[in-house]
This record gives sequence, C-alpha cells and structure tokens, in this order.
Amino acid sequence: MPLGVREDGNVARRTTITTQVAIIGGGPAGLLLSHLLRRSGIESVVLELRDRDYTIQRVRAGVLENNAVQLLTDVGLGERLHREGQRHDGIYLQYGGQRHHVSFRDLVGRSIWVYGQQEVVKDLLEAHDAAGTPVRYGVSNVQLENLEDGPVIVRFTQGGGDFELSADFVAGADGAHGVCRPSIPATEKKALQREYPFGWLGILARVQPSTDELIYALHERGFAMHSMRSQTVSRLYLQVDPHEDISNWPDDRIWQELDVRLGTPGWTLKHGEIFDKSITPMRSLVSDPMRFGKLFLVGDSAHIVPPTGAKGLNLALADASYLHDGLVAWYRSGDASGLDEYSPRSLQRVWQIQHFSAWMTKMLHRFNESPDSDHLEEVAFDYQAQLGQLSQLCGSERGMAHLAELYTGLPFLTHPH
Ligand code: RFL
Ligand code: PHB
Repeated sequence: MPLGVREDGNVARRTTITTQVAIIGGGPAGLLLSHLLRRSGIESVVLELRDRDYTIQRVRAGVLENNAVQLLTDVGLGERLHREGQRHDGIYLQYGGQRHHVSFRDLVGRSIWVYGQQEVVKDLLEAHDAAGTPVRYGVSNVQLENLEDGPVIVRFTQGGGDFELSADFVAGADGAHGVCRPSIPATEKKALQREYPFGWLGILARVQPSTDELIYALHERGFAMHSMRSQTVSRLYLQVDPHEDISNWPDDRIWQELDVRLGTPGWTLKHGEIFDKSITPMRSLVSDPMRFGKLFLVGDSAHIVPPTGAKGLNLALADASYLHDGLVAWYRSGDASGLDEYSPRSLQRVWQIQHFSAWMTKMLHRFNESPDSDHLEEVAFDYQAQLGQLSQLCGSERGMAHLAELYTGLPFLTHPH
C-alpha cells in the first residue's frame, strides 16, 4: 500500500490518500513533472484516465527541441534517446516544386531530435517503475475541490472503489479534453482560441524514410509533410478537410496524393505498408491564467498549438520543468514567488510559441481548396502571396535564422532553487 493510504472504515468504503502534489494526467507533462518532483524529494500521485498500454501506444509528436533533449538528458532520461533518436541539423521547406534546405546548425548552431513522444513516455514510465512512483491507471470521475484554500481534495473512482486524494497542490496535466481546465470557474479565466479550416491526415508506414531531414511542403493541392520515426518507419502528413472521413482515404489514394504534393524532379517517395492512420483537426488555444488557487495547468490542458511548428510536446515538457522549480522553492524555503510567476511567465513564452506555430501554419497551408468557393480570386491571391513569403524567407539568411531560432526552441524558463 502506498505511503499515506488509510482505509477509513466508512460504509461507503472511501479510501483516503495523502500526497504533496496530485497530478491529473499521465501523458508526458504529468509523468515528467512527477519524475522531476521525485528527484527533488517531493511526493506526488499521478492519476490517469486510460490504461497504461493506451498511453504508450497513442501516436503523437515526433520532434524534440534542443532544450527538451538537454532537460531529459540532465534528469537521467537521455540514454535511449541518444542511442535511438536521430539528431537533425535542419529541415527542408518546399514550395513551387522546389526544395530548400534550412540548416539550423549553420544558422543558430543548434539541432533538433526526432524521437517519438511514445518513446519519451516509455522512458518516463521505466523511470517511474524503477523508483516505484505510483501512477494510477483507469481512474474516472475526477473532481477537484477546495482549490482556492487547499488542501485540495481530488475525488475519483478506480476499479469500482471511491477514493479521496488530499494534496497541497494539483497539477492539471490532463490534456486538451481533461477536467482540470473546466474546473476553473468561468469568471476566473478566458480561453482564447482559433480554429483552422483543415486537419492533418497522419500515417505511419513501414518504409525507410525517403529523406534525411523533415520536409514541409506547400503545394497547390495543400500542405504535405515527410517525417520519420526510425530507419524503417516513416511518418507522413497531408492537409485535409477537418471533417474528412478517413474511409475516403484508402492507402493508394494517400500515397498518390503524397507523391503529388511532395514530388520534386528526380526524387521519389518510397511507399510501404501503412499501419496507422488518423485525422486530427487543427486549432490553437490558450487558457489564461494557467493557475487558479492551488491548481496549475500544465501542457495541452493550458494550451494547444497546431502541430506545424512541432511545439506541443516541447511546451508541455517546458511547463512541467518550470512548475517543478516553483514547487521546489516553495517546499524548500516557503518562497512562493516561483508559483506566483508560473502563469504570467509561462504565458509570455506560450504566446511567443503560439505566434510561431500560427505563422508556420498560415505560411504552409492552403486556406481554401474548394473549387466552388465564392472567393476564388482571393484564394489565388493568398497562395501567390504565400509563395512570395516563402521565397523571401528562403532567400534571406536572417529570415531563415529567425525560423531556426524558434524551431530549435526558445530557452526554458527557470526559477532558482
Ligand atoms: P497529453 O499527451 O494529451 O496527456 C494528457 C493525459 O491526461 C489523460 N486524461 C486524464 N487523466 C485523468 N483524468 C481525466 N479526466 C483525464 N482526461 C485526460 C489523458 O488520457 C492523457 O494520458 O497531454 P500533455 O502531457 O500535455 O502532452 C502534450 C502532447 O501530447 C501534445 O502537445 C503533442 O503530442 C502535440 N504534437 C506535437 N508536439 C511536438 O512538440 N512536436 C511534434 O512533432 C508534435 N506533433 C502533435 C504532433 C500532436 C498531434 N496530434 C495527434 C494532436 C502531431 C500530431 C498529429
Ligand atoms: C512528427 O514527426 O510527427 C511531426 C514532426 C514535425 C511536426 C509535426 C509532427 O511539425
């Protein structure tokens, strides 16, 4: 039985657990926060809605920034990342059938790593297993109480039993559709958001990547992208209607469309068996503030970015690290300044990254592909202007350095402790 658990003997048989930090959500943000807190001697309990296999198998991000890799390495999570991850020193931008290399190394002296989010989650879980940190899977009906004054009470059910978790603080790391953001009263927050008129159809295919670095392509028929997971697995994306039915996209059609949108003279895209296929609508959201009393929102529960800038996972890891610093200062010396600064300072950084992600998204997608649109002239105008923007960017060292600086990552925030 974990430390602090007591059966209170009520007829309802509610089990009471006590911890320092309750963490809702066992995705990368919640698992990293718990890992960092454990290393600093602070106890936490992670509550996860789904089962363990689901959280490992869920296909998501693939790119880690320079600083995220540094952080994971510093906290003992870099061994497999450095062995199996691939360091990339740049990306390709493609438009008008021409491919241009953007060399991050030359422009800003930094790199990114291609290492699946699933692998980061696996590494975190392995560390949790080794340390015996409790991650509770299959938890439902999570309800937060006493957020303003604390101790926070988190009620939940698991395996048919009712539980009550009492904690000094709660970290809301339960993603875009969790319960923590909605637990902040409507009068105490604003959600600023933007939806895009498209989604990404993403595939994983058993085939050697046809490129050494990621390709982001603007084509007349829409955006396409070539990423990868390993020497034998490719990850590819196509811009599609956000309400598109995946059954309209048999494998042959996907490869045909990728051939067209990614094609350049003298280059061929290798095809292979598609073993994962999904469509994700695209949106941006920021919940302001990221704190309510003892509740701190972390990762996708606080902000969503369109994936074109490869930032969601990196932001989630950065939030976890910054919140950890604030909690350590509070537990070590009663210094609340890090916790007070958590929301305003994180939000400043979040907006910088929101801008970058929206900029990449607007530059690389077609905003109206429909041939029966009422605004065909505007659509044609916008596409030509995007080509103008891309040719200016790729012809300018300063322009490319700006992209490289943001793509490889802004510095993480730190609070001295
Ligand atoms: P997660 O990963 O969604 O984890 C939240 C966890 O909370 C659980 N949960 C609950 N638990 C308890 N009670 C509840 N009521 C709960 N409700 C939910 C969920 O089951 C889940 O386990 O959020 P987190 O930790 O903040 O991590 C964020 C990242 O997952 C996300 O930002 C990235 O995947 C976004 N993203 C990318 N980010 C990058 O940095 N680089 C990329 O290359 C990149 N590519 C992508 C992406 C996201 C994509 N999709 C599918 C949205 C590509 C795609 C296609
Ligand atoms: C991915 O590999 O899944 C990936 C890479 C870069 C992005 C988005 C997704 O911008």
